[in-house]
Amino acid sequence: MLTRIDHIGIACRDLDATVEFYKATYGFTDAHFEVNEEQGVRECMLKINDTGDGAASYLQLIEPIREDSAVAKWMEKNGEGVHHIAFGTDGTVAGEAAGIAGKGVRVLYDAPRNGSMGSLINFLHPKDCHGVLTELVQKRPAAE
Ligand code: CMX
Ligand code: CO
Repeated sequence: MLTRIDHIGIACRDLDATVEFYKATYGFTDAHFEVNEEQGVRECMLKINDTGDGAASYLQLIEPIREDSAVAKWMEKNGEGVHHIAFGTDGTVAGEAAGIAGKGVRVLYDAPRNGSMGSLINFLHPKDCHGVLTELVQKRPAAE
């Protein structure tokens, strides 16, 4: 089941300055930085709140590290701003994706890929989701 807003993905030109804005303006403090080479981004997960399913909701601030990355291409057209939303599952991304694909929505990857903080992710095509690029996230158990 999809049980939470896992994160909202926000594209920015200067990650450090944007994180500083969110910290200074709203008082968010829990920041985790990493690079996802495969996705072509440097990112920061800013934790907003815990969720009832044992996970949490975040803002994902993303700065492109390559000109041919999905985010760089999107920013060329749209500038900075909200790039995608992500729903978290209490099950598996593979299971959620198969169910959603069965409803006629295009799933972008054949198999889940690596997301933030050890998670597994996949994406649904924005053209099949009323204009919203939608990500599915599975928090990987600490034991794995
Ligand atoms: N939100 C809404 N619509 C979007 C979009 C977005 N983020 N990105 C592209 N689109 C729309 C475009 O506006 C375009 O619409 P029109 O044809 O009406 O102009 C259409 O989708 C095709 O877009 P495009 O610019 O030609 O881009 P591509 O088809 O090459 O790529 C997509 C689009 C969704 C397949 C690609 O962005 C992708 O693979 N995204 C998934 C990976 C990703 O976004 N990674 C970064 C985040 C990593 C993370 O969250 O960890
Ligand atoms: Co994301």
